[in-house]
Amino acid sequence: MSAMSPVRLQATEAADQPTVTPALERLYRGFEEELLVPLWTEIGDLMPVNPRSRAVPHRWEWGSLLRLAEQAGEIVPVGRGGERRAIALANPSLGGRPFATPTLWAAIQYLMPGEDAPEHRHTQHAFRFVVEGSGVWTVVGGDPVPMNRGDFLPQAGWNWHAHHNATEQPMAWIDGLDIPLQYLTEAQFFEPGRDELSHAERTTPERSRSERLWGHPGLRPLGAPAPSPGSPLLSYKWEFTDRALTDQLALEEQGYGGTVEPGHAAVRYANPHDGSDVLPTIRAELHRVVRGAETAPVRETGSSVYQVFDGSGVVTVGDHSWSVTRGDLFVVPSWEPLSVRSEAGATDSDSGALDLFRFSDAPVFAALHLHRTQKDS
Ligand code: GTQ
Ligand code: FE2
Repeated sequence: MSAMSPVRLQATEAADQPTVTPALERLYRGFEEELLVPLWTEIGDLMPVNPRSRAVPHRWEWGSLLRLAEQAGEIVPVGRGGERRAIALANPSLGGRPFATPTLWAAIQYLMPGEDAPEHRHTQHAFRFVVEGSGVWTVVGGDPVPMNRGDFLPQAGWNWHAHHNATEQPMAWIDGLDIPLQYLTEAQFFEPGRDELSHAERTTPERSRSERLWGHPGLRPLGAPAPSPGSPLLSYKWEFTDRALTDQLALEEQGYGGTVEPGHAAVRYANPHDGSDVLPTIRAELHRVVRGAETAPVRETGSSVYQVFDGSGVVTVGDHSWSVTRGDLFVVPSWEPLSVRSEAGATDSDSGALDLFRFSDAPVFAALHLHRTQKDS
């Protein structure tokens, strides 16, 4: 019975559609009854000439996120079941789902003084990035890893992890995961861990075991076991990222090149074992645009989420444009052109550059041979 069929076919008068006749209407009712859909009514949507994202460009202001996270800290306990006090960015055109883009989850997570987020593991690949504050140790596979401003902490799927605020201050940070992508795969697993961490796991070392083993530039430890999927280095400290960008810009200044474009330095967080992306499904980068510089518009397949780490400026994504400052987050949907201009904000007094943390789903697109970039200038 066609009245019960979820298939709905509308005969339309259009140059590329068959002439609407009673015979065509009967054919379409026949398709509906048999749950059939012809290509000719769908091709523009299914096989577009250029990528078209369901997501839209959007910006979230850090001040608003932080204020709400602080309120959640006062009234929402953290523990088993909910597992994390994490509040996700919901792209306005993705149906109210907690998806920043069709593939990426981005959330602010908040831990009160002395609180523990319980141990668990899941197939989703994850990372933390710290835009301000300190005091939380994330314990990955029994290794307590400190989290400080500017640190990037990847954590590949199926590793046990818990978070522990060892200080008297609350702390906020951002999480990025491939939750929307894995939702589509229907291949996720999740397992709760122990209710309490051991005494050794509640210590607060300055450097994790993973950093001591893997955190030396260009030096691979010979005795270390083959790393799990994703990077064996559990923290990329700001000190090294900052120095890499500073050196890159100084080399450019001296005429040696090395930057992406004039006034725009960038680095990718890489697996120290083989130079690949830090996570199977997520790429992460830090971009520095010097005061007064503007980047050329670039389109890229796949989607990205950015967080302003430092400085201020104006970001243009397709036909959206926003002023941004420290902590603000914005999304760049697939194939939308992005350009950024670094300029002093009203509240900035420093003469620094605009530093942008970026994460994307690029490794997935690269693996599928779908990764393309295009300069629009
Ligand atoms: O910290 O383990 O934002 O499992 C979402 C899912 C954070 C986490 C999130 C998670 C976590
Ligand atoms: Fe988790």
